[in-house]
Amino acid sequence: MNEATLILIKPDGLKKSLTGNILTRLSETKLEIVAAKIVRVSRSLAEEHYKHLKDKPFFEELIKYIQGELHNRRKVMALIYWGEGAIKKCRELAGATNPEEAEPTSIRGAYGRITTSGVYENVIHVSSDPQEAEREIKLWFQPDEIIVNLYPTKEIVEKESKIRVWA
Ligand code: IDP
Ligand code: MG
Repeated sequence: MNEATLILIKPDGLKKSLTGNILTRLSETKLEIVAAKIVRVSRSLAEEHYKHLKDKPFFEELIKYIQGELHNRRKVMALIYWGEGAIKKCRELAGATNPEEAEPTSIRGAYGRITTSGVYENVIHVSSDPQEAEREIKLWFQPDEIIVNLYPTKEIVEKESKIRVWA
């Protein structure tokens, strides 16, 4: 069954110029990229994304990390990979959460590290299961930014909403 997963190349991945390497590794999965963009992560997006960890002692550092404050790179690359077994395939390539325990040949094993303040800097995020993938994809992307229909949508007319267009 086709499924979707959110992938984030985290600020350390961008700072270390790993985008190409990571995308090359992920292309081994033969999955399709159905959305991609660079995002400046707001505090509220970061907190919502990692809400399952909000009681952890490393939460505050984690929020700073994903917002790019630890790397002076205030952006992440967000992508959606889609296809058969997408989550399992991408999580296998990513490797374990703790980069010291990750397979040395996995993305996190090869490029991750643990900082002196204790955050696992593991260069990539992959959704953990289909429910999390749906929650995260809806958080990071609007329906029209994705080239396939992943989840049900509805049309609404927004009155008086201000949008920016090219001058
Ligand atoms: P995952 O990214 O492998 O799904 P989660 O448990 O969802 O792992 O944790 C989200 C992120 O929080 C991890 O990728 C890592 O950056 C950080 N993290 C998780 N557990 C720890 C920990 O025990 N110490 C430090 N950082 C952690
Ligand atoms: Mg997770």
